[in-house]
Amino acid sequence: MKPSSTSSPELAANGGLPLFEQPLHVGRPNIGNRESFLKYVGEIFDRRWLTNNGPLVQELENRIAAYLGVKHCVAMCNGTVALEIAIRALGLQGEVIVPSYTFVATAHALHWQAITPVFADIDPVTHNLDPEAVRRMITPRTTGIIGVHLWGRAAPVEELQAIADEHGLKLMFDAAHAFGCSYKDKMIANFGACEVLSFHATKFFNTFEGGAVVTNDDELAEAMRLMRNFGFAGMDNVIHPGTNGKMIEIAAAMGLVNLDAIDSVIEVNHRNYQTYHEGLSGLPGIKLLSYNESERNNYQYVVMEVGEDSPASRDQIVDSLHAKNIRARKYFWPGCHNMMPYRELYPHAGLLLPNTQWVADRVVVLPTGTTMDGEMVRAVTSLVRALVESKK
Ligand code: T4K
Repeated sequence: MKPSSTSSPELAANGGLPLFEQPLHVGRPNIGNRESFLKYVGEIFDRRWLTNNGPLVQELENRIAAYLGVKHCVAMCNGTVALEIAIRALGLQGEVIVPSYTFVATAHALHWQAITPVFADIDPVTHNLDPEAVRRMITPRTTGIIGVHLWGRAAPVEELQAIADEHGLKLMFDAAHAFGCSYKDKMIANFGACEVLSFHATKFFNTFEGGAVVTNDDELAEAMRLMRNFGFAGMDNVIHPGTNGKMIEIAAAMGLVNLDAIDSVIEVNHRNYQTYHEGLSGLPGIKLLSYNESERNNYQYVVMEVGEDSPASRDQIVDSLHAKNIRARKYFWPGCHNMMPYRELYPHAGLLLPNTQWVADRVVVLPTGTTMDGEMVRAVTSLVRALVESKK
């Protein structure tokens, strides 16, 4: 989809016709080769094996484990259930320290299991957990820490591991954003006791809905394999508490074709990111979050910070983009601690989260992915530029 012919940035910034006929979304799915996918679907129907650890799920698990250089990939029906199963398999209870600046699933996965999410503040530069803030939140009830690799950029893994070791806590990571990303040349998947991936439709790599826990711990992997299938260890033999966290075959088929396309998706995302960077550079108060180019990145999140020195506020920019059919997102505003039930359970949590509040009030996530080309990205940046300059 191209910008409409009435797309002069000036016209758009001053309330002209919508720039795009169809909305531009953050998280438009990337879809691999359709013929290959349909071939897999035919095979699934012929086999009449639709779920329960089918051959495509096993193939996907093996390929993901090899891609990430990790021993085990346990595929699940979505990232949230994968988080819940990992949390339970690690035996977390009482209080677990998490960032508030994350998608609400990170906190919900704990609350759902009667565990208290204790929100620690973030580093305003990296948007990831601040290790010193984590230390401050440890109490005798703390059993673990869940770091989030926000936007695909690694959380402070060494510092968090040191804190966990010092206090006898379990450490795991929500790596929902970080599939295909590395830290110090090691793929994310290999840090903490385990890491959780999301393959939701809106993610860089999707299986429609889906997720996985990746780990190098044999026992943990074995427990999670049991837990995702009601605890069955063979017919009629339940040996473990469990739930239904299984990935279905058709989701794995989508994963296999999308895995084949992964390099081309990264290439498009990288190009779009660079085009955004060029288009927004030099604007007062506008900063695009950077990626360490010496690491592997998926560039799935184009994160723009709108500072106090910007003539246009964050909300003015978002409203103006929405008016032009560009559905930019204020992720992860207003922070989990301001969402229910946490807002009522912990009404004073925000007092200890000044950086979370500061960042959540300034971020706009812009659309990218394989449905966006350079022309579309330039249209978005022209609109932002025109708006900011019109307010000077
Ligand atoms: N941890 C973290 C850090 C996460 O970010 C997430 C998920 C999780 C855990 C949990 O993993 P999952 O259980 O989801 O596997 C979206 C996604 O639904 C959510 O998966 C994702 N994080 C989060 C960052 O974004 P919403 O409610 O903000 O947006 P949603 O799903 O309405 O989609 C955004 C836009 O994408 C839509 O307006 C339209 C477009 N879209 C969406 C879908 C589903 C499409 O064009 N096609 C589609 O099929 O949560």
